[in-house]
Amino acid sequence: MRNTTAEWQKLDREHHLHPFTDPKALNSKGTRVITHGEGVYIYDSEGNKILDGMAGLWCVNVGYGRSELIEAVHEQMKELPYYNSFFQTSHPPQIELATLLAEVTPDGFNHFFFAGSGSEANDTIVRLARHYWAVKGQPGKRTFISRLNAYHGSTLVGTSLGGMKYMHNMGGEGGSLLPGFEHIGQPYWYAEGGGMSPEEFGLQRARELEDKILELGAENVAAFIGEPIQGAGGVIVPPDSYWPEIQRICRKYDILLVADEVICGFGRTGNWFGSETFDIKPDLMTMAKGMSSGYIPISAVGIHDRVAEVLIEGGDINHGYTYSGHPAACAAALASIRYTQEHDLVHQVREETGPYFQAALHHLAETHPIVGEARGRGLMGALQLVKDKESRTIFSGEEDAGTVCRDYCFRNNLIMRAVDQSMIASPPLVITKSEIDELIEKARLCLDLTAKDFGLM
Ligand code: PXG
Repeated sequence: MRNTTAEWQKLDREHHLHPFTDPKALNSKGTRVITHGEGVYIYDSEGNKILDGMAGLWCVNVGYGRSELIEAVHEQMKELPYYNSFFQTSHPPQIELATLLAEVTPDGFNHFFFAGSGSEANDTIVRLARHYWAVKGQPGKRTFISRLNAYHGSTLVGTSLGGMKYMHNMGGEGGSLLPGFEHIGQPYWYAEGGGMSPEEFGLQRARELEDKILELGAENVAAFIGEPIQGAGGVIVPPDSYWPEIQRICRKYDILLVADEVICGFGRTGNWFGSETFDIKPDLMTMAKGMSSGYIPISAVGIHDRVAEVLIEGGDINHGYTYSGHPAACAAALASIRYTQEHDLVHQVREETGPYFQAALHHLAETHPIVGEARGRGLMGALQLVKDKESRTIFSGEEDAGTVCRDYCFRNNLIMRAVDQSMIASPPLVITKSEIDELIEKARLCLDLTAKDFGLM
């Protein structure tokens, strides 16, 4: 028997603590209960059909209800629902998945370590990178440098790598920030670039890395980590000058370069990996989310040959998870990647739907009074909400046009996220042009309603 919405909400209130949520505020209004999904749409317990402009949480790349993934997981469950890879054993799905990842990742990535989430993968990267330097006789190289407003997960290491101050301060000032993690400014030109050109600003922010390395001493720095495009931070697309300069600095000071591809990976930016879109040559890559289209949790660390050679010669790797390379999760990832290949989704995003989506976002920026900028690549995009386009004046946190607009989207059966004063979209990679039209039409309506609330229309 299905519960009514009110019954679900009551049970949810009584027994479930939600991630990244103020429990009291949520309980006072009740949660929306999502019951099923098909293609790019999800449905709630009231029967509303909702366009999922966020692909779940940036992950349902192949869309909902794909029988190819469901069958693959079902078959694997019957065959072998679980086995570990700790004690000189392996199993076909994880061997096949590692082999397929070597095929779709950039040249030089031939080894993969499996974990259960993006956070776990980033914990793994910190441990492997420190081990790498210890094996090379430089155990002092332990510190990770990241960016403010980066997101790298929610474990203690993920939180510390990330640059979200409110996460660092959970449990009191700095209460969730581990030692050995440093942050530099982010390449968010629209909000922080002042009078500089985007290119000048990109170089300036990249050079903060050099300053930080010199301050800490290169002999103490293990790695720099960054998302090719910051996702949870607001789809921050760095100026073209940024990544080449970051890469030059990492090489100059012998610092590992880590690309967190949890959101950008598996086609989101129009290439298999965001690193390819920005011509970054990382030493390590974090992969999760779109890897299995979120059907079953799984993540991986991609290890470039130049790092793998050292790790393979370096003795015991004292690290791993019960669910590293879980067979059913590997089956979901294999099926998701094969679906992406067979339906040519990456090419479609690069050549067709991505440019179409970006053009529609830019048209909104040109024509809508409260959209100051559109940014993005492929099928990830953001609309910057502003009070005044001429002076690049963003709404204040108190005015919070982002939340106002997000709530209008919610009421109009469109899922878009508000990150501060930007509206974010990252739809499934299977979205069609007519579904993009629907997304944009709904977004425009919600922007109009928001603008009217602020007397700007
Ligand atoms: N790296 C990046 C770049 C991410 O976006 C993680 C690591 C952590 O992955 P797990 O699987 O441990 O969650 C992420 C996750 C948001 C939001 O509000 C984004 C994420 C997670 C939760 C919320 O946009 N990204």
